[in-house]
Amino acid sequence: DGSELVEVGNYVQANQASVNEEMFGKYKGRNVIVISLESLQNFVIGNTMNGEVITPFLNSLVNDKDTYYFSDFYHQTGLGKTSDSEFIVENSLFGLGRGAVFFTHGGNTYNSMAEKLGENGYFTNVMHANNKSFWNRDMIYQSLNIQKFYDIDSYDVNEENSVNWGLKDIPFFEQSAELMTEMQQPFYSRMITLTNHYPFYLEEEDIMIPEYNSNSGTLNRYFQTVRYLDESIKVFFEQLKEKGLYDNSIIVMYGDHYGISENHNKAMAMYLEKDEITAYDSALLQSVPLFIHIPGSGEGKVMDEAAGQIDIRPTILHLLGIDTSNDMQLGADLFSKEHEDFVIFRDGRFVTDQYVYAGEVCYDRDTGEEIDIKACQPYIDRANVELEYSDEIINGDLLRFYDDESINLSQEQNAVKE
Ligand code: GP9
Ligand code: MN
Repeated sequence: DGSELVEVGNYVQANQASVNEEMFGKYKGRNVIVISLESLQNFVIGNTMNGEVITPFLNSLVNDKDTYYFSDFYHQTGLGKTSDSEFIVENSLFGLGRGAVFFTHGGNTYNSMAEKLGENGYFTNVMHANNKSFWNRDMIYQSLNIQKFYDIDSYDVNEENSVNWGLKDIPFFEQSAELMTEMQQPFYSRMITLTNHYPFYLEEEDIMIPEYNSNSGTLNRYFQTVRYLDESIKVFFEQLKEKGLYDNSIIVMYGDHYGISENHNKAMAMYLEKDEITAYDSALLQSVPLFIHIPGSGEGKVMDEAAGQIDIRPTILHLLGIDTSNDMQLGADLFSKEHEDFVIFRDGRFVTDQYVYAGEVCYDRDTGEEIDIKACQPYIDRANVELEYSDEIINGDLLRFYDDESINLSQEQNAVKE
């Protein structure tokens, strides 16, 4: 009957971060382009590999006056990998602890970012040159109210412009920019890149830096495909400018999940010049980059709050002046002064500005020393509550009982209960 929704709704209301009045609605009406950067971890940003710069274009954005770069941002995905990150971004809820929510709950009712933007006059779409049914996307995109899926059939894909998983990122962005010129504006396009995907293969002609020299071929090649991904973003920005789409857009880019698993810890330790990769290190290595690029903003800066993918939905909607105060979301606006430095991972680990909790150990974030679990306990409890509420919403398909007045409704129900 949706009574669980009341409890979750009360929690969401009580923990809501206020909006930043200066930012709310500041970029109303702009196109929104959200780019999923395949397997891109934060440790490569601003870094070199054997003297080679790995992400020259993204590095140039870090200190760009039109870019907010989040340096302590984390993926929150589970087994659903890319699809989990999509789910989190659209719904500001977690994926599931088991399996991929895209498969298991593709037919649920949701209140996605796409749906909100559609209601606000946006043409909403996803661009990804893979078969439409991969990760059950064709099904769940209907539940997410995404109006159009530019899947493999919308792209010219052939032997020459493909590698590894499919269409290379540079032609993907070139063709996507062309498709954008035909879109009704304002549009919301979520773009999913692919070339920087395990096992990280490139063709000779696309290799821009040498391999690394560890015992892991995976890590060795990773730097090269990351370099290629970086180049593809540069090309896309140029295309947007050429096509006159740049100035009136907001471009949000985030790493979808890790690329280098713990199977490559030895090679990672060598690269990071550490004796070993501990549970503490592994948690911090789940950091992925987030860039919010707003042409003409002039106020960009490096933002160091601990934050996660779950925060993207409210942040974007608020920049566009779209209210989310009645929404069943677990993230918070990154520009809110009340945004808390607390990122929960799907497996219960978490990072705050003071602590890292991993392997059931509480670490002092600054020193990496093990400390009394008591320091972490309040966060452990809250992490459990939030993950559980998210699971309840999904497993109970609770957003069926939600409509735009749902919080009012739930408050009434609550009043009756009291
Ligand atoms: C497939 C692509 C990769 O379409 O999104 O998915 P992943 O394996 O990274 O979850
Ligand atoms: Mn992925």
